[in-house]
Parts: sequence; structure tokens; C-alpha cells
Amino acid sequence: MVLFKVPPSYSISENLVTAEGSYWNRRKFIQTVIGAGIGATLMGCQSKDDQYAELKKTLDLPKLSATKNKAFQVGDRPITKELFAGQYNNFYEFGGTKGIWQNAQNLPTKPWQVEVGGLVNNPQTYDIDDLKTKFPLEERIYRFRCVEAWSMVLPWTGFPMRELIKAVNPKSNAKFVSFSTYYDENVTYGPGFHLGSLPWPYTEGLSIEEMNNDLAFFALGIYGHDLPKQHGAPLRMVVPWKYGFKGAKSIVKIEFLAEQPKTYWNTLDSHEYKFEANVEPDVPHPRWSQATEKFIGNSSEFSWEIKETLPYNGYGDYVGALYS
Ligand SMILES: Nc1nc2c(c(=O)[nH]1)N[C@H]1C(S)=C(S)[C@@H](COP(=O)(O)O)O[C@H]1N2
Ligand SMILES: [Mo]
Repeated sequence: MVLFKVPPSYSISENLVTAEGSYWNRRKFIQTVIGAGIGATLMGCQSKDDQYAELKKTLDLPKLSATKNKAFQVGDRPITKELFAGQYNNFYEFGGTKGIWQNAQNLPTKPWQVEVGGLVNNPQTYDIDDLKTKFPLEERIYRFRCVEAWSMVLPWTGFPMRELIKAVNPKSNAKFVSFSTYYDENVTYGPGFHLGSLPWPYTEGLSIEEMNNDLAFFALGIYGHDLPKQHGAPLRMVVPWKYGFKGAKSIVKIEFLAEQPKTYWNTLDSHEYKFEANVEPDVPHPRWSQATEKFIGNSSEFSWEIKETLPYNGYGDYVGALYS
């Protein structure tokens, strides 16, 4: 097996323009995103040891206890090392490189409310603590596959989306669900980082049938504790048979709708980022193959191995029937 070593993201953030981020490049957003020197200005004055200590602190969060759901494990790959997952993120509100974990600490997560409404009989507004007590928390280990062809295995703590559907009791004309996320241009990256003219807030959507699937999950935690900000605290979606961009982070609003909602990447480029966005190794992205992926595991240094990508990211038994 070939291991590709990559320096930690905090030391090369300016080089690590993501593939999705290259959309911004084409739109000349690169001048503000990378030209502003995200890594250089914020982290350049810190030693590597200080950055490492700071990164660890962002992951040192209150425990979130939950029963392990043995039905959802990954047999053939190790769980990705927490320090790798916590420093290699996509969260474009906080910048266009992988090294946004430090910027993401600006996200204010307390208090936080999630409004659930639209075509439902029982609309609700939840505090995060309500969600933790009203829904049965469990831990599930899922594969995670980004459309940029890298992957991880992550242990999420949360509850099945189906439980929320039961709680709000959708009306019969509700066919889709829209998920909207936190947006405030002043606190995301801050002055000088121009998020304008992109379709903020970041939104995602599912059909009701997809949301009702066994796999569809809301995460309130990862690695046995609350969600770090860089992973989309305090609440995010996890839909492991779809590309990672479908998993919207830092959700504030969930709306049941009759029509398919607009979503962020699909609005930016509907050819490259489909609404459905199921993992399909046979269907190349217009700019790269999806047949293999760079799996980021648990080796001593940040690195990846090339692995084959599976249809529906290996979850065909759960979701295949939805699309036949
Ligand atoms: N609000 C928001 N959610 C988001 C994104 C984003 O930029 N903003 N990026 C998506 C993409 S492209 C990926 S691959 C995953 C990354 O999740 P992680 O950084 O926790 O691994 O989050 C998804 N959710
Ligand atoms: Mo992604």
C-alpha cells in the first residue's frame, strides 16, 4: 500500500486549495480567499508546537455519552485519527483552504436554537440541550467520502433523522426538506473576507424518503464528545451514502417543503454538484475521476492511501432501493 505523506494543513494551508475551492478560483474569489493569506496572517506568527496545542484544545470538549449502535461499524478501515479529522476540513464560511479549524473558532454556538417548521403539524424550536435529552443518542461509525476524492471513517454521536420526522409530524404534501445553516458575514471569516455574491447561507436538501432512511443521521458529537466548531457545531447532518457536501454543518433551520429546495453547491454549479449527489464511482466529476479515493486513516503522520470507491459509499444495501 502506498502512503502519501502530506504536511499538516496548518503549515501548508495556502497550497491546499481544495478542489471544491477551485470553483472560487475560477470566479476569482481566490484573490480574497487565498490572497488574503489565511494561513499566513493568522498562523504565521505561531510556532508549530503552539498551533498543535491550540488544535488539541479545540477538540477538548464535554463528553457526550451514548450507546454504541453495533449495526453501524466499518470493518475494513480504521477510524480516522481525531487530530487529522479536526485539522482537515471543508467549511467555506471560514475560508477556502483545508486549514480553517482556527478561523472556525469564531463561530458562536451558545445559545443556539434550531427551528423546525414548514409543512408540519407540530413545528418546534429546539435548544441544543433539548435535542440531547429528547432524542435517543447513539454512536455510529460511518465512512465519509468528499466529492474531492478524499475519505475518512468517523464516529458520530447523534440521533436518526427519522426521530425528528416523527416529532414534527409532516403534512402529506411535504416531499422535501431543506437544511439552512449559520451565516453572519461579520463573524465567519471577518472583515476583508468577501463572502458576498455566493448563495449564502449554505443550505442542503433531502427528499423525505431519504431523510427517513435508516442511515440519515443528525450529529451533535464526534469522537465521544460535543462537535468541535470546525466539524459544524453544534448540529450537522450526516448522510454517508452521499458526497460530503450534502452534510450541512451548523444547522439553524429545518423546513419541510412541497418542492425540491435550492442548495448551495448545486446553485453554484449544477453540472458538478447534483442535488442527489450519491457516491457513484462510475460517474466522474467533470474535472476528476471518482473511481478511487484518498483514505485518511490513523498512521503516525498525516497521510493517505488510495482505495477503491464503492457505489453509495458502501451503503447500497440501505439506500439502493430509494433510487431503483
Ligand atoms: N455550513 C457548511 N457545511 C458544510 C460545508 C461548508 O462549507 N459549510 N462543507 C461541506 C463539505 S464539502 C464537506 S466535505 C464536509 C466536511 O466535513 P468535515 O470538515 O467535518 O469533515 O462538510 C460539508 N458541510
Ligand atoms: Mo466535500
